[in-house]
Amino acid sequence: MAPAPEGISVVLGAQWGDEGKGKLVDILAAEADICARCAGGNNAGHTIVVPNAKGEKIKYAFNLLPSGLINPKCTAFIGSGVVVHVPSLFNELDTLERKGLQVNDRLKISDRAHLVFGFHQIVDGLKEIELGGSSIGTTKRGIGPAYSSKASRSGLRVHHLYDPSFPAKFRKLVEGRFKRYGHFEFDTEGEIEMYLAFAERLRPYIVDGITFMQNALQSGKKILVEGANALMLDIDYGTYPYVTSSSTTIGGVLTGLGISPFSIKKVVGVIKAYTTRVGGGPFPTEQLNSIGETFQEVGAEWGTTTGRRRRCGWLDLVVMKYSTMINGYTSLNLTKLDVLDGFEEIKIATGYKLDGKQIDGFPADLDRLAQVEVEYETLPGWKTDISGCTTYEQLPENAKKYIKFIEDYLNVKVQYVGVGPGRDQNLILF
Ligand code: 2SA
Ligand code: GDP
Ligand code: MG
Repeated sequence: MAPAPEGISVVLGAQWGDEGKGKLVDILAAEADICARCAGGNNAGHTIVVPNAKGEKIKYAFNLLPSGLINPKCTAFIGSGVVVHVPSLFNELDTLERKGLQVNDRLKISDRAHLVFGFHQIVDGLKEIELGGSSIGTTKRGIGPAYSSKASRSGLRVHHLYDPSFPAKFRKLVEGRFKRYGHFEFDTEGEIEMYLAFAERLRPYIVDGITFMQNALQSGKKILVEGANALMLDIDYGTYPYVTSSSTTIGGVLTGLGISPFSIKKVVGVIKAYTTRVGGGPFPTEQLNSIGETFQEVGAEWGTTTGRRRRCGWLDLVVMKYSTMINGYTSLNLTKLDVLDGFEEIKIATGYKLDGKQIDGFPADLDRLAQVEVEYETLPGWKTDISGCTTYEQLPENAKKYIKFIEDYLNVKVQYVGVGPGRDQNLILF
């Protein structure tokens, strides 16, 4: 088969999520025919700020739908690796349409995508209670339990909704959960009825995801993939077990969309100028002090989906090096650089020491990770408001030095710099 003429660009979260992937995806989607989600579900939260016809700033929050949808020529595709909670999908669609967005036939969903049900969400909460003090801090959207059903080969996929055996399979799945967690309140028959009613509304959107992507590639369509969550939340490479249950790396793009690795032309790693994390788990550069509070307040670090306060700390280049090794970024989007405007000095983590010795890579064992001594480099701040900068040249020298330090350490060029939440607050370096 001839190689794809346009190929695929991928946007991936390089840290613990909420780096600002949605904003970049929205910007790049202006040039894209298709914007695809490959993993995760409505645990993801992507906020986009776009001016309307009157120039007023309108905020959109995307959870399950790809953030490229604001661009009227872009078709959204929900790939096979995504887990879909159908009521939330339609709720999100209706909310967007109320804001004036016309989706119509610009949405396609793979028939292989797995379904998230109400009992998955209940079980998500029950598992968290069971874990007590070491709970993961999930979004309680049923993501882990839905991927568990998938991995244990009892999950139900989109195509199963049209299979006469759907009610029987569904009942069996619920029974299994009752056996494991005891009898919790759940209206099994009501949920079956609701899903069968939703099935009719869903039907026009469903496609064979592999043929859809292949046809798009062969006809030279520009495809943009929106990563959900981020590398450090990956089921294999994140800070396990404090992770989500999907493959959030470049590997998840291939399995989640059913595409050839050779169709990928560009992988942009989105990196926040500092670090945040929502939920439990280790975070070596976390600042439980006024520095962390400043990041939180100036950066408005609240969860897009759950409204939870995000934990904050300095930029960690050990994490970024690990992330770069796995995802192979061809360039970076450094976001929220404006949040550092007020700092006299800025610290960047450049190494970890264990028992006095510098270590390579990122520890797999969380007990070892908890013992690392973080080594920092201190750079001078710029004490200037950069939110109005429209070119790289306009940035203060110390901001340019901060960017250069990151590029030199990671040996990857920064292609985009975020200086505010707005679509226009994005510097393009090349
Ligand atoms: P889950 O619900 O099973 O995927 O949770 C497992 C871990 O993954 C984290 N996680 C996230 N981290 C950052 N942002 C996420 N999306 C929302 C946002 C989060 C929100 O954009 O702000 O609104 O709270 C996200 N989704 C999952 C989660 O915190 C657990 O650590
Ligand atoms: P995502 O999950 O990676 O898409 O990120 P979220 O949307 O959850 O969180 C990023 C937040 O930062 C959103 O509220 C964005 O509007 C905002 N944001 C994105 N880029 C910038 C930036 O460069 N500067 C500032 N100040 N805010 C930004
Ligand atoms: Mg987010």
